[in-house]
Amino acid sequence: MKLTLKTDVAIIGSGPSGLLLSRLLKLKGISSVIVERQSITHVLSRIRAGVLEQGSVNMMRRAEVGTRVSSEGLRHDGFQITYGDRELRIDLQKLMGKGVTVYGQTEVTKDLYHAVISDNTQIIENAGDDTAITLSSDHVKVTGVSPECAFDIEAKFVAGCDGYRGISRQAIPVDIRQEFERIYPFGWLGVLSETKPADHEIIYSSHENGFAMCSMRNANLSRYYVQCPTNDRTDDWSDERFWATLKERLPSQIAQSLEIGPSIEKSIAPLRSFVCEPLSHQRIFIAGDAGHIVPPTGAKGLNLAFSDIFYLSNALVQYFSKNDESELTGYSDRALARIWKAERFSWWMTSLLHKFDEEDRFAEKMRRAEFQFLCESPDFQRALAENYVGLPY
Ligand code: RFL
Ligand code: PHB
Repeated sequence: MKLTLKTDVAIIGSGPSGLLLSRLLKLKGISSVIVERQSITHVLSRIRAGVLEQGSVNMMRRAEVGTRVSSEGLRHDGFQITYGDRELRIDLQKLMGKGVTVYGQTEVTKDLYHAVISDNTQIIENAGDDTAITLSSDHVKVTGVSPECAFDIEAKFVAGCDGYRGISRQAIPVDIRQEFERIYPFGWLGVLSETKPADHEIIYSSHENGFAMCSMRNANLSRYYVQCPTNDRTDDWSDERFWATLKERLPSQIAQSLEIGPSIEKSIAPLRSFVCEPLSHQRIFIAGDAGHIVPPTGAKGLNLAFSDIFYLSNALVQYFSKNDESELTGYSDRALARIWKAERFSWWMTSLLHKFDEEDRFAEKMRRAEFQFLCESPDFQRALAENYVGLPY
């Protein structure tokens, strides 16, 4: 069977970027079809980000999916950075007059997915690897096969929201596409456990043996991360080894009262910084992880995806309502200006808190001095807080 569809915008990828874009367009009367490589069940079960900037919460409200994040999201006025046994609280509320919301990406995706389904927007799931994008001067085609059918979508534009390993970025010709990348020599082992969180706020811990982090999803669900070698596999990390490593890297007073229990999910993610320039070409526009990656230390990935979608949805609305292409033309530059600042912040947080292999003794001294300076300088703390709560858009 062949499914032939005509729509305003073809969206590749049903992660948070693709779903948010589809929803915002629909609320302005602009149609979309979403193509997703995985099953929706798989997409809805992925455990990733936890921290939302106020701007991202506002975007969910704009998409009319803000009810649950407002009632169930945990509002955090600050977070802790620790270095050995020393603790520093970054008081976001005092420094910036606003905080962040802890609300899992799994929940964000669920809220958006239900809204997109209620919009009757078509999602073609389990699309095969040979999905192809063809750009022409006045339209685009997205073709491929899913287990149910072959599909042929004709649209005015295509939005590449298919994450770092997607196909969309490749539609920008190599001679005009530049990619900037830094791969860090370590990963994060993430563990979810049905235990009481270590603290009521997030704790980022730097230790001479490596980084560790304590986060949460609710009062009885904790999310932890420890820095680990890139090539490690989850099988290398028994629960016992994980808890011992976490405890060793936390300040002793936090480690002593840590509630431990079986892990209910364990995964390893490599850490990478990556930016593609430009983010658009002819009728394709790239957003979210498809165009850039940050190491998760600054909690910026999902938030950046949402600011991209802010710029892109506004630009598409401008085009479809006023036939004005100027915002679409400016999309890449506007999004990249904010992306590079978040790249800088995420790179800096990663450098401040992790131990790098084969680093010299000077590097450890620099991290210690930087932490010391952070403890003593309200101005430095404010700069950190300003980035953490999210730069304006
Ligand atoms: P996603 O979520 O990767 O979704 C892309 C979707 O596209 C699909 N896809 C394709 N579909 C069709 N055809 C193809 N050829 C396709 N190829 C791929 C994929 O199956 C998928 O469904 O990208 P999106 O929507 O741009 O969202 C980005 C966020 O997921 C990401 O930035 C965050 O998870 C990053 N992140 C964090 N961000 C934050 O803002 N705050 C945090 O606290 C935070 N913590 C994290 C994180 C990421 C982490 N990992 C696992 C890297 C913590 C971790 C551990
Ligand atoms: C999380 O809760 O998963 C989380 C929180 C803050 C980060 C990264 C991940 O910087």
